[in-house]
Amino acid sequence: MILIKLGGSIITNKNKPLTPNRNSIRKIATNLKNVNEPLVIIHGGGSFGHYWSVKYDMHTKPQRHEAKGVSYVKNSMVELNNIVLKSFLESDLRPYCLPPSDFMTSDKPLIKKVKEIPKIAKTGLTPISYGDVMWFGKNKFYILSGDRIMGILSKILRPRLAIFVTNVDGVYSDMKSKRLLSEITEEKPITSEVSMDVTGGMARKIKEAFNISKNGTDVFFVNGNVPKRIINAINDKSFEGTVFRG
Ligand code: IP8
Repeated sequence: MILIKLGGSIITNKNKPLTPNRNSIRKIATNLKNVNEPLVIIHGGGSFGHYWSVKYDMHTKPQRHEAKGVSYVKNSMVELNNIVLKSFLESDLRPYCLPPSDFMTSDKPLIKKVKEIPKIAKTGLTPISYGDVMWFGKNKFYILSGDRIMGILSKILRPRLAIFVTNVDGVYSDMKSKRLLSEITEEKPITSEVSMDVTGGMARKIKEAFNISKNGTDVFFVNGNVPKRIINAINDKSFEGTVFRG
């Protein structure tokens, strides 16, 4: 089974509130059609979920929040998820909507439910989950990042591969020289550059990627503007991007 995170940077236009990047979604979906292995997809919030989370000051820490803010974030993610689902269906895939509340309670995974996900994927359906605003309990809500979902699912399911798709080529040594790191073997602090991202942008992804690779799964960072690179990563062919070896 392969776990793929479609970052908000590739499926939406992060500079324009509530704007999907339909072309990218479609191109990625068409390419994924050629994969003959069960896939589980997670997508991020981009200019949908993050736009409202910033507006209503909502973060990954569980807190009491204005009900209106919770509604706006939640609705925007359902809307974005629907755009992704439709695009996958139109690309002749069999998407299966999987809100994170289906396999998480508060901030903990429901192990039994998580273990059913690959079984769904093996029927030919493609489960699609997403970062979301979650009920924590005690009148509190929190933002669950799609990157965190990647970490949670990987730990329980041990996929063959975990792939993070963004709109850049991989992990850069620094934002100035933009030298691409083809392989990362040790954890180092990365300063995040994205201001509108309430879940921590690239730094959060790298942290999750490390933890996933420590459990034995190879983790790839690839540019979704060239969807062939996702397929090459899956088929172990001339890979372009950054790898964290498991
Ligand atoms: O973009 C966050 O998911 P991410 C989702 O994967 C929301 O961090 C609701 C902001």
